[in-house]
Order: sequence, then structure tokens, then C-alpha cells
Amino acid sequence: DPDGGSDASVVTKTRPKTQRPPMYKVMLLNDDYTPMEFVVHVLERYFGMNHAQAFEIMLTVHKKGLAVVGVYSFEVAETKVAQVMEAARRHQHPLQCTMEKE
Ligand code: TYC
Repeated sequence: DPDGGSDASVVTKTRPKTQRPPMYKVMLLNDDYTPMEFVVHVLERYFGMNHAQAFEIMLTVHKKGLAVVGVYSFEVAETKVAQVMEAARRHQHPLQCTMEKE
């Protein structure tokens, strides 16, 4: 500083934005007809839950109307939704599974 004044020293650290892929919530919706045990089975089979976890989440959906059952990349979320909807169709249950960007 040629004038002898005091320079305020401010250190700015740049933090490069790291790109993370968007994540998607997979949700199960309640209905009046799908048997509770079928929902528990779906949660065990496609979402890797143990029986106690699956039962708990099923009850949450039953009471609250819906619940997030997992968060995945787009492709994985799409596959989970398709698997659940196909299992519901095969068994002729009206169970609905949807995904939404987090
Ligand atoms: N409400 C259903 C019943 O009483 C059970 C159920 C739970 C259905 C969760 C769908 O996503 C669901 N048989």
C-alpha cells in the first residue's frame, strides 16, 4: 500500500460447486383395499426392510395417507415404482407408488 494506509485483509476461499445428481423420494399411498400384509411384503421385497421396519412404515402410510419409503437416484426410483406398480397389478390391488424430486 503506497500511502501507508492499513489494508483490510479479507481472505475469500472459493468453494467449487460439486455436482450431485438430484435424488427422488419414492412414496407409497394409502388406500382402503390393499391388504396390510401385501404392503409389508412389498416393503420387504423391494425396499430391503426387515419385517418390523416394513410393518412400521405400512402403519404410517395407513394412518397418515402416505410415507416416503426411500430416496434414490432417478433410475433406481423409477425401477422401484415400476416394480411396486407391477406387483400391485398382478395381485389386483389398487396400491399406488409414486416418485418426486427431493
Ligand atoms: N389401508 C389399508 C387397509 O386398511 C392398508 C394399506 C396400507 C394400504 C398402506 C396401502 O400403502 C398402503 N387394508
